[in-house]
Amino acid sequence: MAVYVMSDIHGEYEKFIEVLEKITLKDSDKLYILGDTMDRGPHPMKVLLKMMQMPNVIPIIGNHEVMFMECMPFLMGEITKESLEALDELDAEILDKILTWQYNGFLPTIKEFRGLDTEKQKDVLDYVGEFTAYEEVTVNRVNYLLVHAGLGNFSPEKELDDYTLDELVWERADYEMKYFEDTVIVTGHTPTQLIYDNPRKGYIYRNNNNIAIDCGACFENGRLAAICLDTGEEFYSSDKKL
Ligand SMILES: [Mn+2]
Repeated sequence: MAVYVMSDIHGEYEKFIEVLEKITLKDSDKLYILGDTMDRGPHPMKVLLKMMQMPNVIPIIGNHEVMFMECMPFLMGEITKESLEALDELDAEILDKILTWQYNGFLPTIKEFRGLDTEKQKDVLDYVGEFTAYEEVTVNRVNYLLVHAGLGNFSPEKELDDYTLDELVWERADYEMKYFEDTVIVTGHTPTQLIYDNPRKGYIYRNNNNIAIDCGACFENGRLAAICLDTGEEFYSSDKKL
């Protein structure tokens, strides 16, 4: 049994298939996907529908899935008394959320979601609603924490369950920091192109018991990555061309 991890597919269905072909999952293998499956890239629903057919995929939630779950039921709803009340609230929190989601590339997700029949839409909402906040695995006696962004407002004494979802999916990991002596944290969310002292920008970055695996699949000259925790082997799609 081997354990693989991927993150930030961002609707890049073809890159996803390319990497899946490279890692050739066996039935006994596991593939953890650390969120941000959707938005920005062209085929978010194709990515999700493929994941839904793969029993060995274990999905973890990212900030884009959080935005999707907060906004989509509202956007697809009819105008009801309740939705009008939501719009009428003084702070109009739902509008802020929709604007934030728009700023973060929601259009391909909404377009493709709209093309699904009602039953598939419900299946997708149910599936994404079950993504976990984080996962812990031990491979070759090394402990790994798998989480989308990192541990915001970190404190060594803080229990993992005491982190808020925002702290896990939005706040960027500090790759200069060794969070734990005995646990390696695997994160997405921050493209490794943006890690200041990364000598291999756009490829998997390892430092201080951190592994950063978002290689910017939806950005020009970025790529989708996977890592095998058993061997440390890295797998990459072809580069993204705009
Ligand atoms: Mn993210």
